[in-house]
Amino acid sequence: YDSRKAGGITRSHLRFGKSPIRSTYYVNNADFVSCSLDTYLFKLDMIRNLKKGGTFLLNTDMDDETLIKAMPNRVKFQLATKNAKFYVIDANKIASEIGMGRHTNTILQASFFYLNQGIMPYEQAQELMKKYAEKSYAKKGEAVVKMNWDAIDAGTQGLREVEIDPEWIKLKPLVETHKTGDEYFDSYVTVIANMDGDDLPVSKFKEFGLEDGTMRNNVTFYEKRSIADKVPLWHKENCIQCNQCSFVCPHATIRPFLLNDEEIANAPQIVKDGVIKATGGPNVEGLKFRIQVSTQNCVGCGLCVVECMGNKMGKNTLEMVEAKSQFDQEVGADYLYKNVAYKGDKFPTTTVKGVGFLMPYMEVSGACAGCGETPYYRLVSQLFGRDMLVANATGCTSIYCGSTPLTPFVADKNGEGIAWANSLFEDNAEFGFGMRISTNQKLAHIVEILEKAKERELEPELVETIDQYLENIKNRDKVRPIITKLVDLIKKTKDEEIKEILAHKRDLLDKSVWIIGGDGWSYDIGYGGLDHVIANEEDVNILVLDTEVYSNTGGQSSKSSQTGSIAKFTARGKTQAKKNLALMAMTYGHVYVAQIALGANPAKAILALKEAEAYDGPSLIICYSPCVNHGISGGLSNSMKVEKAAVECGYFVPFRYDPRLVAEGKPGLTLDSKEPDFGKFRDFVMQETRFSMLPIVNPAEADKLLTMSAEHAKARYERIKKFGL
Ligand SMILES: Cc1ncc(C[n+]2csc(CCOP(=O)(O)OP(=O)(O)O)c2C)c(N)n1
Ligand code: SF4
Ligand code: SF4
Ligand code: SF4
Repeated sequence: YDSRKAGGITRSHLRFGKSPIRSTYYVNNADFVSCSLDTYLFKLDMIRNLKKGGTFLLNTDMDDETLIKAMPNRVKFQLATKNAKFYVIDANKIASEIGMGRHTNTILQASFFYLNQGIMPYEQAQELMKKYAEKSYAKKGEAVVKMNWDAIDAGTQGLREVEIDPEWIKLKPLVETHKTGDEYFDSYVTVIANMDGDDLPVSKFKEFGLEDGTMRNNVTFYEKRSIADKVPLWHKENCIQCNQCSFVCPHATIRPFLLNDEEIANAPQIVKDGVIKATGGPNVEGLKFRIQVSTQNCVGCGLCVVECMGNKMGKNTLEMVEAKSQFDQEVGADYLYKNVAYKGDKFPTTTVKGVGFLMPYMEVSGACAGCGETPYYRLVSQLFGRDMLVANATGCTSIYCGSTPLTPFVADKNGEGIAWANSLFEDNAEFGFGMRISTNQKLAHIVEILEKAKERELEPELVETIDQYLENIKNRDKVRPIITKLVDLIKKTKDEEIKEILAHKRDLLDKSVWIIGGDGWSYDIGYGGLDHVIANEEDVNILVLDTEVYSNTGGQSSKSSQTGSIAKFTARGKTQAKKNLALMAMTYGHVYVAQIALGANPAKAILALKEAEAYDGPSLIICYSPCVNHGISGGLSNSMKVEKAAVECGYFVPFRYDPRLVAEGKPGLTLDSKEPDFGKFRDFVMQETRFSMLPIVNPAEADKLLTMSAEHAKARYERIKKFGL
């Protein structure tokens, strides 16, 4: 399988034998190959390993004529030379008719057994599959069992054999792959993305200088996987230019732009045709506004449409439409995302509107559609990405941020961007701490060279610039232009010794050090290290993306999971309270601590991130992150609504605790929500299957556990208030 959680590819190799099979190896002479998505046929070499006389099954909505016309010559050639049998089924249509949504696996499993009766007679397979479905779904009720039985029956009824033309043997088996012109992308990234990585010679790593495990950035945007069924369409006349859509997008595939006349003149027609006058005061006078969707990278989660302010005001502003009808919009994204200046200086970047115009240094990650973690990661990248050094724990973050060859990070025109590395699950805080210490060490060495140089005779302008640099060394915004001048003067000076600084050019600017991971890392396995780091006073920013389970490994319970929630290892509902990590960190007194929820109070979330970053000491920001493992009613397109509701009922309480305020004799705590209404707690949790399953699996204790859950949440909140106010 590849690493993507949205639209990822899984390739399974299955062998059957009369006696147990004890060795593991890939099947390269298969009797049967099945493909569940017809678009794979165009980029993957699907039937390379099908044996002569084998059978190929394709799930497609195309009729025979359209399919044969569209099929690459490579596939036709292989089918004919292998003398194969070729079957198709429209499992998606069948699944939606039966009421199974997009779940096609049961249908395709039945087709598999029907077409492979060498394994066992179909009647026997059918009986076993039905028995298994009954066992698996009995708890969910008769209707669900019946639905699965229908799916099993449909797996044979919908099958159709496609005739293979023997003339296809004469076709050239070449496949036209889309070339970007970038050698790294075309001969390395694409090969791995097409599941042919095993064919790459080791010399390829050497050719691109990857022997040390590094990856290049600026990759994922060019993948254009086109995996969404539906994507947003912008109705410009109804837009209020609030930028909320881009603020919530987990994949940075919808962005607002401000364009001047020259940028419009150079734009593709599709952009020229879709701009409106920018509103918001004199700063944007004469500029035009446009919302641009990267339609071939959007994963179709629908979050932007659910959260669109225009839509909420009753005007049809963003609408999900058939993706294929919008793919021509991608030229607009190519132009705007990559060629037009991000005008982040027109509005305060403390607002959703202002943040929208900042370049995301993270884009098109492989996270699940609608993931609750990635909007925080993307937001941090917009605010600080230019100077960020990230230590990333293992978890979903490490998978969607750094699975060879794909990293969602982007360098800007000056080559600046996020430098990122993943060490281990259990040592990530220490790893980031090391990044901080080494950055300090480098700066100290630079200061030493400059102080010594001042003792010699230097040009007065250089001395003055060195002083300015030393005075502002920890203020990145102020020191940035000073560094440019300093480097210039050092290049020109007669003093040869000071030229050593030129070897440390990229270290002249202090870094924004971030330590990032999930709750499994921060509350549990990496907690010892996290505690050690916050006990020290170094300037690091710790971002906890709290999904309240180990998400990446399928939802195991962590110390962050709340009482009554069902997860792996707490299958009858968790009995203990959620750990109060925020309060534990607050008790040190010198740690900046915040809890944020983007869907509840975006402006306060931005403020917390800015305060944390500016604080010269350890900061801990806990971000409430809805996840696919929660079983949210209506799916993750509701994740922002869930964050809001979680805050209203006290399930999660946003606040900021700032030791700088305490030093001024003020209370350190600022609450960023109204007094929670704990009376709504039970209704809130029952919207998620991780809680709503509790009365079914543990009827005797469900009520008690759910009551305790609300009590624990209240106690957590009261203790934070008592300590901080
Ligand atoms: C020491 C160790 N134990 C277990 C694992 C396997 N593992 C990888 S990711 C993961 C879950 C991470 O959960 P969390 O920190 O909550 O992050 P999320 O996936 O939710 O973002 C686990 C258990 C590991 N990599 N290292
Ligand atoms: S549908 Fe989802 S991925 Fe696509 S632009 Fe909207 S929020 Fe982003
Ligand atoms: S959220 Fe809706 S109204 Fe606001 S900028 Fe986006 S499209 Fe326009
Ligand atoms: S945190 Fe949850 S929603 Fe996000 S990528 Fe991981 S499993 Fe998917």
